[in-house]
Amino acid sequence: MISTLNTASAIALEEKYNAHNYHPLSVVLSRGEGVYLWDIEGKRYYDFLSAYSAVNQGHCHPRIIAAMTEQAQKLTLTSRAFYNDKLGEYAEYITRFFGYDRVLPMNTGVEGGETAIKLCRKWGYTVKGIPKNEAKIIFVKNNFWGRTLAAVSSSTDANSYNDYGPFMTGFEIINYNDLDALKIALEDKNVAGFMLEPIQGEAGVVVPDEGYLKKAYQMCKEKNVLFIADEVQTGLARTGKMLACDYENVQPDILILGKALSGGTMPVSAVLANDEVMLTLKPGQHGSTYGGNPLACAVATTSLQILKDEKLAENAFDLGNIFRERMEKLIQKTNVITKVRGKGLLNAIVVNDSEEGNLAWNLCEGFKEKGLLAKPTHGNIIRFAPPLVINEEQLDECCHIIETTILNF
Ligand code: IF1
Repeated sequence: MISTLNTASAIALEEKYNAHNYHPLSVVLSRGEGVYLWDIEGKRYYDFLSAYSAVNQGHCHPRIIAAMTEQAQKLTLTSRAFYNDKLGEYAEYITRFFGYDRVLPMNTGVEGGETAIKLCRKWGYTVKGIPKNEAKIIFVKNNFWGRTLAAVSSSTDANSYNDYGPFMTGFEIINYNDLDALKIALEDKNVAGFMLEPIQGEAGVVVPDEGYLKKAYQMCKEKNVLFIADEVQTGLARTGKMLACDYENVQPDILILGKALSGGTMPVSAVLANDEVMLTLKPGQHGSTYGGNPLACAVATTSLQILKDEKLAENAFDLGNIFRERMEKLIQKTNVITKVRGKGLLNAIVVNDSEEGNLAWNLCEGFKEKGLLAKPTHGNIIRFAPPLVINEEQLDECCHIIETTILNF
């Protein structure tokens, strides 16, 4: 093994031996703590991506690492062939935390989405009475919930689905933030569920109109259709509330969580629902080797406790307002960026880019030089999502980096 890696050699190794399924910024990270990351040469950065909101509690949160280390020395995995002494306590904790009867523990976010769809279909057939194999799930344009075949079957992004067909049937795609389209789609008696992100992350932090979620939820109720919220990215304090649905007092019939459920330490996801939905699953009908493992349970319980103990939703709410105000002021002074949007600390700026993403990419390179890591999406959108443990002074410094980089362009 090579022991003296530097940025260039580490990148070269990955390029040579790894699949080329990503195009990372040219920084090689080797350490993280709280809001900071360090590259292999020791340069420090503010992390403004937070591993796509998985690191809401900050990198290597000492309480999560302690819980993880302690549990890892006792028991990590039993499979669900046997009971373990952590799953029951965790299940009680997370269901009370979010107000559901039951949880179904999985690993990645996309498995959470798959699980939600299977649950929804099962409920559709066994409770709602939809004829066999005719259940429909409604999705919205520009959704993103992962890379599995079901996920890409519901995708409207050609990059995600091209050359992966044939696709899953029984999926219908309507416009986001469009209640009229939902009304029409809900006329079909075979619709079992409506699945969406309360704020679209991958689409570029697209916030729907106020009242959309509430109204959509009510319309689903009227038609006996399950409202499925993918809060894998928006949940767990990121948007300034524990869940983005909390802004409209919507309690989804099926709630999908992932990412920050482990504070960035391991893949842990969860699907929450009440008995009517969850008890349609019988032994042997769904599961996973690692789902509900004692290590994940210990880590997830602590990760949730931290969100409350450190008031991270409140912090995200307050600092998010400050961040967007600063960006609004910046927009007055430059035509390099045209818009800022988001909630809490899930935000994005729209770059005035005629060069197909070159400008946004170059801005991110500029932020990197000044010690802040962010990444463009869809060419001209830059997402800003720091760990929620960031404080006002640090945010001020970060805004300064963003402002000076943009004004010097
Ligand atoms: C990648 C973006 C974020 C998600 C929502 C489920 C999942 C995701 C709302 C699946 C995953 C990711 C995965 C990551 C990039 C990414 C992403 F860039 F695409 F837009 F977060 F913003 N639901 N989001 O956002 O969770 O199975 O990955 O644990 O590289 O694919 P997963």
